[in-house]
Amino acid sequence: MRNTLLLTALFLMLALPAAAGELLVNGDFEQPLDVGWTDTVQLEAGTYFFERADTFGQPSPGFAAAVHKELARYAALRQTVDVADVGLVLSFDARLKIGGGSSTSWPVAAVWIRYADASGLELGNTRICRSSVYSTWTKSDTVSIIEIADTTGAWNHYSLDLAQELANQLPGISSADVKKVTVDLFAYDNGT
Ligand SMILES: [Ca+2]
Repeated sequence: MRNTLLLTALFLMLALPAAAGELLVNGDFEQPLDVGWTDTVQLEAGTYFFERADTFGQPSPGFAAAVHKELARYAALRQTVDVADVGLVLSFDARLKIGGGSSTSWPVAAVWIRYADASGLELGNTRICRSSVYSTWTKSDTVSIIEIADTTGAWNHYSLDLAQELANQLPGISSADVKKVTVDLFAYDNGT
């Protein structure tokens, strides 16, 4: 079994800390997935699906979204927002769940936060991950990998201060250049 399953809910208050400036459209998934979100699939093997349901077992009421990919390569549900600066906090509830892997077929369930300049050029990213032990993803000055503590696939709450993350973990990205942020629910498996 080499699958990847990612569920999220109450999702993504990409908000100014001091004000309730929610930037994401349909971040709570109470509307259909095509409101605000774009799905992208790179299909080399296996199956994938996107699903929206009430409630996937989340502790709070309402709809949530699921992204699933089995075998190579990925299924992603994405939304990009324009940002004035990186004084933003991303917070969300999620289950990051993976099946078994091997050195040639390893899954990662992840939420990627992609940072881009005004033209849309990606400058780097943060990956909040539940990774297979075989994963070869590595940190760099433009890639931050945050491995979550939970290995049971349970619902948990996550929060990321983007200014702090860029300053502390991503020295290869100039915060002032970041004018677009993409939130990417990224279900990945490298193997076929
Ligand atoms: Ca919801």
